[in-house]
Amino acid sequence: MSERSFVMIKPDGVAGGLTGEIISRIERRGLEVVGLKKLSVSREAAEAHYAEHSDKPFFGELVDFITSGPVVMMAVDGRGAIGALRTMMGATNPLNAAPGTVRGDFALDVGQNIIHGSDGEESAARELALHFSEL
Ligand code: D4T
Repeated sequence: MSERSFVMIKPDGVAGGLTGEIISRIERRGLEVVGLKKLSVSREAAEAHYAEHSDKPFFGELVDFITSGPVVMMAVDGRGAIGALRTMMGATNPLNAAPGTVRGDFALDVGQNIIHGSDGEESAARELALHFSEL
């Protein structure tokens, strides 16, 4: 079934010059980028994005990090897109991410793990409404 997911290349991924590599991987997998923009995330949007983590000890660092530089946001369509993208990203902690995944190839630190992708249909709908209201 065709799905739409929300993907964000985080400030470390953008600063590390990985934008093209990541878009290329998404396209070569057969998924379609239907929305794309580069911007700095406002503190307000960052806090809303990570609302489920607001009581976690790492929440402050998370918001500081995601607002620390430009990100690239994408809306991505395709068959099973949400799960396919999560698999391509690899485990949240890059130390556990398999080689061949974005995190397994390019990251070592859970606090700077290059990329975000929606973890289910509900979060995809929420994140797309939050960041891609124009779609
Ligand atoms: P995101 O949301 O960035 O795609 O990450 P995940 O969906 O893979 O993982 P998550 O929601 O559990 O974590 C959100 C975000 O918090 C950072 N984090 C996580 C952290 O800095 N320290 C931690 O201990 C954990 C668990 C990494 C991703």
